[in-house]
Amino acid sequence: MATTERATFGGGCFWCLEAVYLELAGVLSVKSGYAGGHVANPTYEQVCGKATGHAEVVQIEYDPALVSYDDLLRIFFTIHDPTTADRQGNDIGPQYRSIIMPHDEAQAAAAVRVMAEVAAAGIWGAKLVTELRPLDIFWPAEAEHDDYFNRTPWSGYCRVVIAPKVAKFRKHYADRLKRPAA
Ligand code: MHO
Repeated sequence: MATTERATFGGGCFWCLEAVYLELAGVLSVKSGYAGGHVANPTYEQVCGKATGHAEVVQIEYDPALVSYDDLLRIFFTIHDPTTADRQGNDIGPQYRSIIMPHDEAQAAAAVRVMAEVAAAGIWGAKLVTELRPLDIFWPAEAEHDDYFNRTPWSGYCRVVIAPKVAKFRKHYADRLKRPAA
């Protein structure tokens, strides 16, 4: 039986991260959800209300033989802006904060290492504000958020916000896609 692992990240609206990681070879599933808050079983509406403390996150199930946790992190730092506190573009609020939620010590150490690598490369030209905090409870989001980009590619948010992130990912990681880029 194949051994899979999980990674949990928040980098703004979870629809964006889901859309990107679903295309990455080695990823078995991506589930949007909420973590890092203090209310049990939060709803999307509650989290949007900004009072539950949760971040919108994705939980990625991956095969470590095909993609490393370090690479998941490098992709994370390519597709969201880790320098804007509680904000990702026009999405503003604590639920949109940049956050890495390690599942164990090895992931925590990798997060420190890759953050240092990204900071040293000066990719974003400003200080990284990404929060590093052990995963507490992952609350899966409502099913209506599943596969959002692929189901509603024509919506304004998908075309304006998500599509450019997916395009950037495909360009930088063309050799890592489940299907080779056309
Ligand atoms: N501002 C966007 C964010 C969606 S995301 C799942 C919207 O309300 O459609 O938070």
